[in-house]
Amino acid sequence: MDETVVQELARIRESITPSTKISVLSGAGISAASGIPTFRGAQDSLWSKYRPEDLATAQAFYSDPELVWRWYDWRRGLIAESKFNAAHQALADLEKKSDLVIVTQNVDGYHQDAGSSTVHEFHGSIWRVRCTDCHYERYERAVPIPLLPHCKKCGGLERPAVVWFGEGIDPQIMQRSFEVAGDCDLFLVIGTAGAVYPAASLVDAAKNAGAMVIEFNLEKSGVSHLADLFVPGSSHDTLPELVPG
Ligand code: BV8
Ligand code: ZN
Repeated sequence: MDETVVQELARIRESITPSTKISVLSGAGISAASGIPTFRGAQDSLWSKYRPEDLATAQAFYSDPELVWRWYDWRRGLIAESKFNAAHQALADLEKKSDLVIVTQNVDGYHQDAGSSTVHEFHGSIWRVRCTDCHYERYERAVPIPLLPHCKKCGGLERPAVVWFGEGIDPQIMQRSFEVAGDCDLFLVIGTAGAVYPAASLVDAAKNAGAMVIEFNLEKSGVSHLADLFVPGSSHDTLPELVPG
């Protein structure tokens, strides 16, 4: 890592106190080091003939629920076989040294597994299912999941409790996420291409509210123009550098 970046990270690390407000936006890149394919990186899988944007839609589900459930079951298997990495751990440690809140686009639950207590799942969770008729939502960790699960209350078909393209974000999570983005000292953007909205506009909200924006990514992204500091590299290597000793 470039010496000036190392020094700047050290300066920021030393400035962090228990009252430092840190808000985080994380994306698929933070779980890449755990072996979970990113949305862009899904090329090297049996699902590579599908664009995630095509499978993660209500249209795809209602036209072929079995196909979409097979895809989610595959992803649940990958996530269950692996675990959170040093980047998730670093945020859990940083939470103990500051006033930190995470907004994640990821549905894998790794932030909570690492011990982070305040995590807003902006796009839902792959570990919850919701009835398409009565909307009853429940936790379901079974891997593999019985194909086409049905609601215990009304017998309706259940779907993954994630936010699909074309679907709105949970209003409470949306409001809380823009509140914490709009009221922080440091805004950490970790492993996201910044191409999916409204999640990506959280970075604009933080910047406009005067936060220092620090981006951790292997490469520049769609939100790098908003970053005050760009930290190149894999976030499981770089993020621990921000945690006070
Ligand atoms: C909505 C859950 C309306 C499901 C997901 C404005 C402009 C343009 C388009 C739109 C717009 N507003 C809305 C849209 C449409 C759409 C959208 O944004 N389309 C994009 C594709 C252009 N948005 C929507 O449809 C949203 N809904 O607008 O509804 C509405 C409003 C009210 C009422 C009704 C309807 C909903 C979007 C949510 C979709 N659901 N996930 C599931 O997971 O199956 S999105 C999903 O894809 C993820 O959650 C995530 O958000 C996104 C993937 O992006 P990233 O996480 O950034 O990952 P990616 O693979 O792209 O990039 C990885 C990055 O990591 C790279 O930068 C890479 O360099 C880096 N990296 C890799 N390895 C590492 C690393 N970095 C560090 N270390 C490493 N080791
Ligand atoms: Zn039901």
